[in-house]
Amino acid sequence: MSLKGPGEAPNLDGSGLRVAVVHARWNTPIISALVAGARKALVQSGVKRENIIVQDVPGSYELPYAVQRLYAASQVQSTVSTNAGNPLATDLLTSTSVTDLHTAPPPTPSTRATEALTSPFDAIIAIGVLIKGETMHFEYIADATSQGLMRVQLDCGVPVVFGLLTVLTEEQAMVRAGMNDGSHCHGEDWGAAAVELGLKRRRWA
Ligand code: DLZ
Repeated sequence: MSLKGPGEAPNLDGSGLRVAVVHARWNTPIISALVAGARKALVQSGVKRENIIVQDVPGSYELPYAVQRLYAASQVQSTVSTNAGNPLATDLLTSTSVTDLHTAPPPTPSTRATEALTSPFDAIIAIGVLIKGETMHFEYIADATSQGLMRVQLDCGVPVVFGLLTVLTEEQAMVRAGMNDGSHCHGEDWGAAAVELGLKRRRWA
């Protein structure tokens, strides 16, 4: 067994979970690989495709706000007995990410009506790639985003999986996104963490 990583992954059933993936668009090719890895792990754990909502924002700095609003909107949605006439709630049933459009078409209206959950998200995965430049921008964004994501998960009581890569080079990010031969995609770990924490959150409620 390798020293690094989350250890042996428990075999968990995520079929009753609803998970959001929020990602930045900066460094899009690397982001796409990470989002695909997260989605793959979610589906492998049984999370239904129609219960995986993917939304994008411009950069990592926007992630905490997006996670907070998305979670709040999913709470609104769950308390509205019918989603008709509630644009915010209805919008949450579909993904709006550019990455998502490439990897998986949104569910058809009939699938949505029959299978998609409308409960608050059980976990949210926040994904961004920060690559250090020549100025202090990297440090400020990395610090603000990390602190913001921690604050949102504690304030909202929803697990926020930390999918923020903070690296020195593009190469380092590609390795962590599983884009180089033999490298492991960290997005898969984030998907598995979302399922584990989503289930634990229900037990710990
Ligand atoms: C401005 C900026 C810079 C320099 N670098 C990155 C980056 O490597 N990764 C990333 O996700 N976002 C970056 N951004 C954009 C900020 O996160 C943010 O979108 C803008 O400052 C607007 O608030």
